[in-house]
Amino acid sequence: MARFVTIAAGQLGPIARSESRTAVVSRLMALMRQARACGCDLIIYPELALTTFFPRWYFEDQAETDSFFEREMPGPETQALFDLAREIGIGFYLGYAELTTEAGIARRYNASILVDKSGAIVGKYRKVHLPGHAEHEPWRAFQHLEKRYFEPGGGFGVVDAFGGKMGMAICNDRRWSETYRVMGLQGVEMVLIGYNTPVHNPPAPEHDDLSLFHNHLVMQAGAYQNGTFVVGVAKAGLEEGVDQIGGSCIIAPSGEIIAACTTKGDEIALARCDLDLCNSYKRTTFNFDVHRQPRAYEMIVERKGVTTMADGTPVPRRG
Ligand code: CDT
Repeated sequence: MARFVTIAAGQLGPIARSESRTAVVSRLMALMRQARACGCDLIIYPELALTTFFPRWYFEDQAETDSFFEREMPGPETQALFDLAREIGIGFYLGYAELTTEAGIARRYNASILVDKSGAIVGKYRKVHLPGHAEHEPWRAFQHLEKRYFEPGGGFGVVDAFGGKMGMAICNDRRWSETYRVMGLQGVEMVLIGYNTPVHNPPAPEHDDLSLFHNHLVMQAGAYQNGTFVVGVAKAGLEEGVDQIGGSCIIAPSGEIIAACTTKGDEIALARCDLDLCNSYKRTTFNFDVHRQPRAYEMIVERKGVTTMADGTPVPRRG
């Protein structure tokens, strides 16, 4: 018995700082209509998909920073996306900057939501792995201040939706094997990931030529090692002078890329995914219950990192 879910990777090209949310939402709606016309059940959008990637700038004015955040979801500009989803019968996964108040204190997260075909939010996630730095570093060609503007979320949940077990992650999370394994242990069948990845990482320019390779490497490994589909969706192209990778793709539990975008603009890539293809991997090579040895992995939760290099010197911080 096959369990099909037809999905679209809804890649976005650059969003200018001056572009209004209303203009961005109409781009998202255009992709949504295309996806539905192709028979899709679900469209996956990038990380922070409603504005330009603002952590590339250092802001001292909190009000300026907060102008990139959403105080409600849906809000006045995003309601139209929810309405269209319900009208045409398609779900979506959307990344955005979340500003909320907990016990009277403002909290800011790099968040995403999973919305079903009735327009109801069925899953919510807050990015765990926040890359970059917290203080202004003028030597960089551009900043990556996620550690300044967001606080980390608390974990990786898996929700029952679209006939399967859907997992949520955001951008840098995809580089960490723990992300996939924590969801793999919850039986995840499709991991949804939006990203904004500059080709150039100022502390490690030696990686620039490998940025697309690393993008696929980590997601293909995560898919295979956990017997799950993985969908990675970029905000791509030259955005405010920073070149961001494309490479949006849909990966099967075999680790194979089964659909991919070919531009760095607004584009959908489609796949009809049989969630039961996960079973072959989950029941054999990666049957966790039979083969895992958790006692040998205790260090993973006990220790955060390596403190010294092989020569005994402290690990320098470049991140
Ligand atoms: N948005 C995001 O998480 N981007 C990071 C860039 C890493 S370099 C600081 C990524 O992992 O793609």
